[in-house]
Amino acid sequence: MADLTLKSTLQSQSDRPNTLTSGHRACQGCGEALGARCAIDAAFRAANGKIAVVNATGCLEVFSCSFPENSWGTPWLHSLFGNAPAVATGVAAALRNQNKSDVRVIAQGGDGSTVDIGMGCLSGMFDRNDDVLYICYDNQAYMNTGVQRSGATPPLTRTATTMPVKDYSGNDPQTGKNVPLIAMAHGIPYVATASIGNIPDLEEKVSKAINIRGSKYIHIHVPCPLGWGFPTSETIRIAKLAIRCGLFPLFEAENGKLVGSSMIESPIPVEDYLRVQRRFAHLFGKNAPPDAVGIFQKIANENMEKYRLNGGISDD
Ligand SMILES: Cc1ncc(C[n+]2csc(CCOP(=O)(O)OP(=O)(O)O)c2C)c(N)n1
Ligand code: SF4
Ligand SMILES: [Mg+2]
Repeated sequence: MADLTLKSTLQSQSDRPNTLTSGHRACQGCGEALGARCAIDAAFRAANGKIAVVNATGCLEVFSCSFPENSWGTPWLHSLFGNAPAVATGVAAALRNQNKSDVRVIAQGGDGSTVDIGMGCLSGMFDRNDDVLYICYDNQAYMNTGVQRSGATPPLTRTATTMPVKDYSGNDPQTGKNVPLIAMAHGIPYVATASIGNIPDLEEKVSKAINIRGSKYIHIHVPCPLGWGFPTSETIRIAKLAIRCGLFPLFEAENGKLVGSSMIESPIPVEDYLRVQRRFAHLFGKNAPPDAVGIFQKIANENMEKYRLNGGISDD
């Protein structure tokens, strides 16, 4: 696995294809824009420029496209909110019929479209092992429509639909879904998690996945300054904190089995990650729920164990 340092700025790399180019309308500091740009650039390079992208409705689609123009340097289709995997399956089938399977197909969407409304289509795509790489950009809520809770929203988080009031402390613990594990349960050839806190690792995983035949799934952690409540200059630092405290484990799985994970050399307490975001501010106020931080620390500790983040496991 690649290390955590970002060796040069994205703009300074002369070989960067810039698949998501200037002129889009993402917020300043948008983690999703950065994640998508890096992921699709990596896929473009690894497939020698032969890719087609299907995009579910959400921030990424809205900020990158205002008809009849868009910011993409690749063939790009907007599907509905919930059917990107099915549309991508159709694109891959059409290409196969024309003997053009060298054109690699990507479907992408936010956590709302992936974890919630598109889940049935995604599971069907995995079940048939369709030749598509699905990328989820996880900002842990429905950002495009005003920060509503999704099945990927963490426990006790404040969103527009989980506002802490009286005895209610934000999103209920013990709810939500872990889609990387659900993808692994389908036994598809490749599943990985990635983060804009480790861009070399993200690009390595996308480059690997794009040329594997069959279904692939990559779940990318993309902090959102607007929805999470932090300064726009802090996006990458927040993503790194999530990795370092164990709340967002980086791993790879093949055919349903864990095959690699990124070791955390000196884990930090989850509090270092939580305190710097306004969506968690109520967990530190005078009406804070008992042991809120402990709930997150338990998840991080379990991740350390489950994904072997202490010892890591080899990539070979
Ligand atoms: C069937 C349907 N329901 C609701 C919507 C409204 N809608 C558009 S984008 C969106 C939220 C997208 O959230 P997510 O997938 O997490 O992407 P993000 O904007 O957070 O990147 C919603 C609810 C829609 N377009 N179609
Ligand atoms: S709301 Fe969040 S995800 Fe959407 S464009 Fe702004 S920063 Fe990006
Ligand atoms: Mg989202």
